[in-house]
Amino acid sequence: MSPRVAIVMGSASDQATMGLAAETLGALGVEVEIRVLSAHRTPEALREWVDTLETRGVRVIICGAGGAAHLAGAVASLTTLPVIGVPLVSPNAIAGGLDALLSTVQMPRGVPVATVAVGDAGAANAGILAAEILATGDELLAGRVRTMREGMAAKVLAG
Ligand code: RP5
Repeated sequence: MSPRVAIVMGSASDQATMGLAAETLGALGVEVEIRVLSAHRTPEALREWVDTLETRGVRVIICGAGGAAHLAGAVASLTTLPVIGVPLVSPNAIAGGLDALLSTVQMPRGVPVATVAVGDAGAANAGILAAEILATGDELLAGRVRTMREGMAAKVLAG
């Protein structure tokens, strides 16, 4: 099977957090492709990679970056596939990642990025959201997403 979700991050230093998106999708049985590419440091390679995604069967793109986090917006500017942005806490983050949150979420009208929470929770939720998008056309996957949600509820109720 070819990957249906592509995960891209701005630096190898983002890997620990963005790995949670990949793990979450793996637990739901969704194949992913993972790349490190930067909107600022490797803009041409980023464009070339994005140009290949739709024809290779990718349906959702997850982008994680910190600081002046333009990666998700840059990717969204190059494709009409749904883009999920994960703001990350970079070593020089302002206000715990508020810099990355605003850089990711404040897209101009017409070019959306579905922005999730900063850091680990956001990365995991990006994986779940990508699966939910795919599940609108995949009943088996929809069942696995429901089971994951029920598992969470059971844990809370078990105290
Ligand atoms: C961003 O700058 C990356 O996404 C990362 O979160 C942050 C720091 O990158 P490095 O300097 O560690 O490569 O572009």
